[in-house]
Amino acid sequence: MAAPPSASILVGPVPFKDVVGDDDDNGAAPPDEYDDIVSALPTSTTIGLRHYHGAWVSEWRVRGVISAQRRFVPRPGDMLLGSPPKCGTTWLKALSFAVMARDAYPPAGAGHPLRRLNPHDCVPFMDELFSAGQQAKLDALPSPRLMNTHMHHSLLPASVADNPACKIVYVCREPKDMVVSMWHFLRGAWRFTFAELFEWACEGKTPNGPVWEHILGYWRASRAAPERVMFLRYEEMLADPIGHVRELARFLGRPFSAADEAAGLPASVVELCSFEALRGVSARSVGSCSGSRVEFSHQSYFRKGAVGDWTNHMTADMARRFDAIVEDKLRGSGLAFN
Ligand code: PAP
Repeated sequence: MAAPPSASILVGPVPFKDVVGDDDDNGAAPPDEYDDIVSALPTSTTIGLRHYHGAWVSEWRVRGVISAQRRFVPRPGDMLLGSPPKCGTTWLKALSFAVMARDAYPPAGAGHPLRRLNPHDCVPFMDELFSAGQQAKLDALPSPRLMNTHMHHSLLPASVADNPACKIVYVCREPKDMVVSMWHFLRGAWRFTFAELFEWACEGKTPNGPVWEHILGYWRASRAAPERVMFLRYEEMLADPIGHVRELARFLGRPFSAADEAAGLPASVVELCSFEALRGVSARSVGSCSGSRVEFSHQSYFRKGAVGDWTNHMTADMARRFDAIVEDKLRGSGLAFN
């Protein structure tokens, strides 16, 4: 591993893993000063979720949420990518990184970091780093920093949520497809049936659930301040990836110029970040350098990348029941999935 570049001379974002290296912990320890708070929270499901201020968060991550709320130090220009788990995070990380870093790393270039690294190794996961006590790794990144979170909007550090100098791009997905994607991802590490996960989902008890509360939080924030919070939907991105990359670039403050358009840059970004291209990268498993206690294979982040896979897992009754719950929760918000 090359020596970490000096943050003072670099312009961000740069690949997170190139800055922090393979070192898993740098001697940092998970924060234990919140153990009393965490152990007093209601718990549920075999995947160890705790109910924290209206959100179901894994016990490990609750520590990170509290720690981030108390310790996150924002910088002007910070960009935060928000999402519920399994709703397009990996793709959004890749697209945002490719757009923001395109001067240093031309998207069509053979040496682009996304041709050798998983997007999670390019863009750090803020919640995980704080959970592991490794938030100092964020300080090593040059500005502007690009980071992601699965936190509910209501749980974000006030230094982010109320900070006009920090923008948020949010992506969500049709919730039935999220449940299916989650099932395939988590069953590699935990033992439970799809029927069990479905019941938990109906009660809102999935990681960072209830998913409808997650979505509503960012939806409302985006409606209140669209110049600060961009709200994206996975299905719409799949239907028009180039159009969305143009919008994303504008929002991130890096609009494509006429010359960029003439050079086909938006299409190059989409191609670089396509499901097939990212899946084909022979990257290592993801987990250690982002502080995660569970390692997931590179391939596990790229399963199908399609809309409507719920039809292969849910009966019509299950779908009707879940749709009715989501519809009820979103009623009056101006947002709908069906
Ligand atoms: P995470 O929360 O673990 O980071 P996340 O990336 O949000 O997961 O979601 C994974 C889903 O995005 C997977 O969906 P599936 O299980 O229904 O297949 C994954 O296949 C999909 N995905 C990953 N990369 C891309 C991409 N480049 N284009 C489209 N979909 C993608």
